[in-house]
Formats: sequence, structure tokens, C-alpha cells
Amino acid sequence: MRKTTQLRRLLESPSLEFIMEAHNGLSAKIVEEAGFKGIWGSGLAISASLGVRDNNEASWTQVLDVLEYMSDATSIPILLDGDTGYGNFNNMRRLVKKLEQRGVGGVCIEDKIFPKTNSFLRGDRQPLADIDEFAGKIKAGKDMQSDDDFLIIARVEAFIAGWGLKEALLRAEAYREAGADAILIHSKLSNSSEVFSFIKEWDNRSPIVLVPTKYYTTPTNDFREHKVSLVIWANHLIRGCVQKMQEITKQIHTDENLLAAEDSIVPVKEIFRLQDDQEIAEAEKRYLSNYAKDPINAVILSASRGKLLGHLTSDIPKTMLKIGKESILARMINHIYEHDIKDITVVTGYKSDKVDLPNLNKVVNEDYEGTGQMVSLSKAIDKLDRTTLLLFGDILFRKYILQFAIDDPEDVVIIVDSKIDTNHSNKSDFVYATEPDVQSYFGETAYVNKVVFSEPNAEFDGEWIGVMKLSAKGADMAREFIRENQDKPEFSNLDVRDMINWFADNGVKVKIQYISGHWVDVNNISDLTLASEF
Ligand code: SPV
Ligand code: MG
Repeated sequence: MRKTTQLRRLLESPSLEFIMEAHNGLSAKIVEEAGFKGIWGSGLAISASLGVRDNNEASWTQVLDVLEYMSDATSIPILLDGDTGYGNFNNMRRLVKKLEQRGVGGVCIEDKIFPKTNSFLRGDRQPLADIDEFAGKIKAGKDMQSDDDFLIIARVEAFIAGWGLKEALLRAEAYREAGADAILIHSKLSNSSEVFSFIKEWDNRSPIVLVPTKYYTTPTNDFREHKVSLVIWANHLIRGCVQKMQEITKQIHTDENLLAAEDSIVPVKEIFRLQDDQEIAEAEKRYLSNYAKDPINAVILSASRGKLLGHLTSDIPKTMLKIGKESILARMINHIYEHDIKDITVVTGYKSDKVDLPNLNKVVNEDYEGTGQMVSLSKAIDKLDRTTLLLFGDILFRKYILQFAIDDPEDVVIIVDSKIDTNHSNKSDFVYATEPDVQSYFGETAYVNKVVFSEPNAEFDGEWIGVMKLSAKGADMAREFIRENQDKPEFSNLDVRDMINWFADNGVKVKIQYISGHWVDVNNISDLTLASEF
């Protein structure tokens, strides 16, 4: 429905309706999200947000530019506080034309003299417009509008200027006859006696609009009983955000850091949401040809200390242990870079501050001691929004191994070493597969039947090395698994193999890419020696 029609329906609906102040695109969006059916484009709030006074210091085209952002950001109508119409009848005509072009639902003009002053400032000294001149301005606006539903509301300032009820009624009637769609009767009293006395005499000649900023203690039901059509909450967003901005700047200035501030403001991702970044992400898929490549995320689980490595990990997590000149993690990251994957997230825990490589997204599993791998992975759940490589942070492997995982088009792929070293007694993730490695030479595809945490044993088909690829769909399924389970108490103990088993048990095929050696994991001192030779 056209915004003009929406606004007219609000005004003419039999029940009391409400619109709320906004002063830019963002606040307009917040008003719409809160459930309001219309927006008040407040002169006070827009001028304040621009850092100028409510005295027509911002030009009418500058106000128009703000309105364009507000209108573009929302699907509900805006009623502009058009002050005095920014000039005479001719300026009013031009204003109406431009507002219609920008999808604004209507305008309210007040019977004062340009440049105006806010009604709550020196009201008694404010001169009122000549009645006939103002009525002509309304008529000019009505004649100019091309959309019949565009609203022109006349705001009567007789009470503000101290002229009383008789003058208010005289003016309102002249404006109604000139074509005004409604009367906004304004008052600066702290009670509603003036506006209610007006409403009584007005006797429903046309819809009534109120701005109860000063008489805010009047119960809303009293407005209903007086058959008010529209109430404007005129400046409460600008006042609310000024308070918050003052608090937060004071805090940051005093603290010289962001710690306390961070907890009392919205996260950056809420800003992205309000900006509708999601839409651009989807549009990129449609319109950017190289987006089809679907950039890949890598998530490395590196939260654990590596207790079996004793004093070597007393001050750093094992992922930061140096093998030759570089840490395990640095080597892994270099491998990942070679596959043109730039978005790498490391889940840290033990001695998280020691994981300080450049260009890393770091998320922390604080409870790394009391939780399993799935809790760590859940910390990076936002990364599971596209093809994702999942890696354990304590392995070294030859480069081709990642290529195997990346190139396989299936949704869930794990790398399994079919060469089982039964002399090696560490417990690890061993796999029962639908096919052993030898069958893959004959073109058979192997899938996981089950992964068990066990000592090595010849009956297994291989050892999962801690590398997994999830396609965008696979990543979706992993995210679903996390969402469905993370509130259950047993989630804290789950490891990635439990998710693999859940996939296998629920009909999601987990493809195996077999390798034979060419990797090591670092669990104890002898692994470290092996790794150095690797
Ligand atoms: C505004 O919001 O700018 C108004 C209403 O004109 S008031 O400030 O209450 O006069
Ligand atoms: Mg105003």
C-alpha cells in the first residue's frame, strides 16, 4: 500500500493511533521494528541530530535529504513536521511536490512565522501567522499534491502563543475550510485541559492530532475517550539516545578503555543487522560472478593445553609449540593460505593470549578444561555460514591433504589415514568405514559407519586425522546440530566425532578421503620428535 494511503488510514481509523519520532534512517528503522505504523519526522529531533537549533537553521532541502534516508529505510509512512512550510504558499507547493517524490506520507505545518522557534521556547513571544495567509498556504499545498491521500495537517499554535480557545477555534476552522485533513492542536501546559477544551468545542469537525510531550501524565485512555485520532510521541528517541551517548562517552573518556562500555552497548553485529547486511550478502551471490567460488572459512580448534607435553606447555598451548622455526599453528595457517583461504578462525582456551599470530580471528572457549571440542566449535558458529574446513590445532600434514578435502564435492568429508600404527598406543579417533581403503582403488566410495575414541587396533579402517570439510550445506547441518544440542547438559562433553556419528546415524553421509601417512599429531614428547622429523 502507498505510504500516503497508509498514513491516511492511520489518521482516519476509528481507533487511537500512535506515531513516533525519528530523525535519521537508523532511528526510523528502529521505530518501524518496534511496531509503530508511522513516523514523526520531528523538526526538533532532526535539527538536534544535525547539531543545529530548531529555528530553520537547517535548510528545507537539508531536511529533505534526511527524510529521503528515513523513507528509504522504512516501509511505514512518515509525517513530516514541516514547520511553517519554509516560506509562503509557493515554498509550500514546492515542498509538497518534493515530499511526494520522496515517498513521504504527509506534512504538518504550523501557523507561525518563518523562521520559526520551537513551541516550548519563549512561546508567549512567538507571533502567529496571518490566518488568511496560512489558509492560502494550506490550499496551495492541497492543490499541488498529485496523490489524493497525501495528508496536510494544520497545527494550531494559538495556545502556545497565549491567545486562548476562541482564537484556536477560529484558526482551526479557517484551516479546515482551506482543506487541512486534520488539526494538530498544540499546548505547552503540563495538563491536557487546553487541548481537551478545544476538542470539546471542535466536536469532531475533522480528525485531531495531539503531541503530549508536556502533558505526558495524561492517561492514554483519556485521549481515546476524547476521540483523538493520532498521538505523536514527538522527541523521545533523540532524548533517549542523547542520554546513552552522554553516558557512554563519559565512561570511555574516564576509563581510557572500552571494557565497561562494551557490555552496555549493542554489539557491532546488531549495527550490521540494522543496516541489512544480510541482503547484500545474498545479492553478492546473485550478482558477483566470482562469488560462485564461495570463499572458504577455516576453523582451527586449539583450546587445549596438551597436558602430556608437561612443562613444554606450562606457558603456551601446544598449538604454539615450535617445530623448527615455526609453531604448529603458524605452519597450519601457512598451508591454509596456500589454498587461498584467508578467513581463518582459531578457537583458543588455555593461555589464549599466547596465540597471537597476525590476521587471525580468535574466539575463546573460556571453559576449555570442562568442555569438549563441540563447545569450542560452537564459539565459532557464525563461521559455519559457508564451506568450512575444520581442523584440530595440533596436527602437521602435507599440503595435498587439504586439497583432497577442498576438492571433494560431498557435503561432509573427513580425512582418514588407513595406515594404523598399532605400536603407537595413544587413544585417538578411529573409524569404521563402509569400505576399506583398498576398495577405493576399485572406485568404491567410503563413508563413515562410526568413529570411536580408542587405542589403535587393526580392525579399524583408519584414523581420522582431525581434518574435515563441510560444504555450505554441511556447515548448515553442523550449525543446526549445535543449535539443537547446545542447551542440553551433555553438549559440554561432546567432541566433533559425536557430531560425525550423529550425521552418520541420521542419514547424512560422511565421505572418507583416505590417505596413508603424511601427517602427525602432537600429543606427547615422542610425537614432538616425530614432528620435528616430519
Ligand atoms: C517537533 O517535534 O519538532 C515538534 C513538536 O514540532 S514540539 O517540539 O513538541 O513542538
Ligand atoms: Mg517541530
